[in-house]
Amino acid sequence: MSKELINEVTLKFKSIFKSEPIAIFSPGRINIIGEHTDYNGGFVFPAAVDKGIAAAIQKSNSGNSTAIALDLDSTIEFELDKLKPSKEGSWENYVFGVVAEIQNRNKVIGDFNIVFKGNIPAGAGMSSSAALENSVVFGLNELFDLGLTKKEMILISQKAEHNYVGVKCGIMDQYASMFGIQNNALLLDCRTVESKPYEIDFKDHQLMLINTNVKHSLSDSAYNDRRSACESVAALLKVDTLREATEEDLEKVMDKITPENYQKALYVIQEIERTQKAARAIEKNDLETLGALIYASHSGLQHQYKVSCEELDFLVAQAKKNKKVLGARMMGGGFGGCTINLVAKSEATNFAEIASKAYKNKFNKECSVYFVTLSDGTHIVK
Ligand code: GAF
Repeated sequence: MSKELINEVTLKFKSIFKSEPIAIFSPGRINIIGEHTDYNGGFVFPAAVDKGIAAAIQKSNSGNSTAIALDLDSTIEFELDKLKPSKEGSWENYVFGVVAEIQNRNKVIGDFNIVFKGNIPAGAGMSSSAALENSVVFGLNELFDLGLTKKEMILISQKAEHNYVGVKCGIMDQYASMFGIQNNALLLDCRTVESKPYEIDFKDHQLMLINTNVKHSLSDSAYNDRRSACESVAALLKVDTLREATEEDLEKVMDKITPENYQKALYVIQEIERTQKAARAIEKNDLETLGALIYASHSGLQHQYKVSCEELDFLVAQAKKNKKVLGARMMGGGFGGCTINLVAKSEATNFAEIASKAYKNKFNKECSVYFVTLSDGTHIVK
């Protein structure tokens, strides 16, 4: 968590609204393995990180509500009983969506003011959106004594994303951001929405992120398309989600689906299996196996699920050339954002330099390297 960020939003809040706010930090997340499995009822393996959104929030008695995004230098004023989604891509949809979903649950909130700032690079695939949604729902729950549980709060955040932002996301990002535990990753079963924490200490290895600094357009519609493809195969198999299906089940309906959808469903079934294997590998500190599973995950995302892009594939290919990088893959929804790398601590800086140089030569643009600390979920900062 960044103290400076918290101080900045708190000071700004006080200077504009002349009252003492509640300060909240809501983290972004990484995901070790288990991509596009959450909305298929499968397993994911995320962790909250020390980068995220800081928010200062307090009740308003001015007759309306105000939200200020300091990063974007943008202010919106709104009335709680007149909410509707703004145009696609607007940041205020994350706020409006959460407010509307709270109201849909017949919970009463009053006017409020909120000031945010984040340190997750936009489009990095580290869930700045879930962090933002969670900060709003967490703050409103606290301010207006709504009595929501953390699980109810993340479902509100997820629905906001579905209905106001237009992305039919799973539950991974909101869950990791809300329930994160310092130094732990969470093996989350998205069918039961229950997780098991795994303390992450890879001894002489570490996780490192490399951001391609690209976000290709159409990623939201491609995301929703993947989800409906999976749902249509599940419906054909007469199961609720692909979690309930095996490779053998899928083979039986092979001639009833397109080869593309067959590959997508196959990827999901295999990735759910890989994620469980990864948890067993972490239990045994078997990093070679973990790394191989991470590479296999990328290959599936690239060739079967088709959510990668040239820049991500290039960075993973760079990693494969280096024996001390045990695994690398694209992370998050895809079409840009970061790769996550499992690399020997002694090699991390060297690999980062080589990969960055090669990336610059190939694409004539910079990538960025991040080292993250696994951190606690959304919380009030006193
Ligand atoms: C995005 C979504 F928001 C998540 O729910 C998840 O599906 C992820 O993409 C892919 O694993 O971050």
